[in-house]
Amino acid sequence: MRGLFVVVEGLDRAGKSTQVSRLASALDAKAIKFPGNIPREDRTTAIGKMIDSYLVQQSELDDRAIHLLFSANRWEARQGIVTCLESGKNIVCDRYAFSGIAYSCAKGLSYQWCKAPDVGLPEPDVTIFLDLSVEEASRRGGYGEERYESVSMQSKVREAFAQIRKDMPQGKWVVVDAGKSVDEVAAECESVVRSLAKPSSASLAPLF
Ligand code: T5A
Ligand code: NA
Repeated sequence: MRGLFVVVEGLDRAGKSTQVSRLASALDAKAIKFPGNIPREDRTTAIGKMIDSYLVQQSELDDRAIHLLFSANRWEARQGIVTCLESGKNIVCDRYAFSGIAYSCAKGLSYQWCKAPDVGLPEPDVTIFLDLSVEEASRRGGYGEERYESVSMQSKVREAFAQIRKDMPQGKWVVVDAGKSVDEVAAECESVVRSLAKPSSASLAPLF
């Protein structure tokens, strides 16, 4: 039987990294993140370097070009994800295609255009959306120098995530209140995953 593929999404500072690490321990899962393979991690790819440089505002890119790089960063990880899941190992993933869509839509690109490059990636068994108000998120640890870390941008991102939620099949998108304590949120995330049916087939469904 293949492993479970669980994605954790949310605004900047919603607590994704904290919860991915907790959930990965609880499920004996491999923790991964997007954007991945960036210079701050042990393995670096050319695409990861370009994304990092853009996020820390050392380079400028056309909105569509950076959108496609984020997607390409997922495609370059696809085989690794599939191999891991097919070996029976669970994966908990910090951000995925939904962040790609939400952040680019928030900049004004069309929903359909933003969705297209990620069509066909492995579909998560469930996406847990850590829901936190923009105001609460901005109080956590303080926004730094990274692109997108502003209240006006995060408000648009939150609206875009709400649109994605409406577009998701029943049961594939679960909203968890991220304003509670770390332990409470962790317990709720774990219960979401424990209540999932075991994956019925070895093959993964394509996203969208
Ligand atoms: N992006 C990403 C795109 O535009 N397109 C894409 O396709 C993708 C994949 C990088 C940026 O890239 C964009 C989105 C992002 O702007 P990132 O590297 O994941 O994304 O960076 P962030 O989301 O900014 O990661 P953060 O580390 O800021 O947020 P997390 O992971 O949500 O939050 P976390 O766990 O680090 O916690 C933040 C702070 O809150 C505290 C923590 O201790 C920490 O200080 N905290 C809590 N405090 C109170 N109660 C709780 N329950 C708490 N949980 C955590
Ligand atoms: Na994070």
